[in-house]
Amino acid sequence: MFKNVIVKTPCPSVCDGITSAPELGKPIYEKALEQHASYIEALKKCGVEVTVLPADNNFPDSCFVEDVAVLTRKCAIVTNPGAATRNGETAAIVPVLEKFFAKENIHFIQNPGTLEGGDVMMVGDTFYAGLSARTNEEGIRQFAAILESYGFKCETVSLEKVLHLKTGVNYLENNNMLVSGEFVEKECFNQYNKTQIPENEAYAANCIWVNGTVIVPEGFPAVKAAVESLGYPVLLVDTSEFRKIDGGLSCLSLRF
Ligand code: CIR
Repeated sequence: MFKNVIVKTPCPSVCDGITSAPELGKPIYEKALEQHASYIEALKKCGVEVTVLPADNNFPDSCFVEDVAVLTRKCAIVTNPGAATRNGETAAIVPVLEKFFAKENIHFIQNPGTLEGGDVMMVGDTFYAGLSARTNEEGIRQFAAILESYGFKCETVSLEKVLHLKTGVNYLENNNMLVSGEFVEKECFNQYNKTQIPENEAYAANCIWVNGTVIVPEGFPAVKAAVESLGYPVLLVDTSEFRKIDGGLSCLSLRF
């Protein structure tokens, strides 16, 4: 169960966030703010306390707060984002984490290691870490060492096609996992009850489980039906403005 969620308000420069899909156009700031507010409402319905951090216009992608830290039930790991324009985002999260974690349980990924939280998927006490364009081997080595010191396990998953690990694979608890694209055939996920997401709805593989409910992006009927057929109540949130800059539901929060 999660007690807390941290989110960060989108800033006006969100329109200039990094994107792999410029053909979708730039996010409309007012709409992004409205969608973010709906996201917070959905989280609150799942019974978590939401901490809302102020917008920081120096960092266009800073609303994607998931990438700057990995939070576990025993420790917090501040990442070292591999994207140059995002690397400075971590400074603002440290004082917030100090409210929830003792100082000795807050750790840092350091250069030359890079890691972004979107590349980390928690499954019980195992953390899958995606080796990606943003997260490198040294970052995962440091990450694994920290996790192991708390009795957790870390497994590396390499990815080639998508931005982050959780862009294409997400764990919904109860052994259920949503998989799309390059993750469908990965052997390391064979032990889970995998639901394959159709290619035309691949964006919605990024759903989040929050205390028994699954939040699903709006506009992806096959994914909604698949998640419902697994027995979860579903809440829909429109994330169209964040999608324009490669952002999904999980990236917008830290859940712990
Ligand atoms: C980026 O490229 O870093 C942002 N535009 C999107 C980050 C998405 N974060 C995530 O999947 N965890």
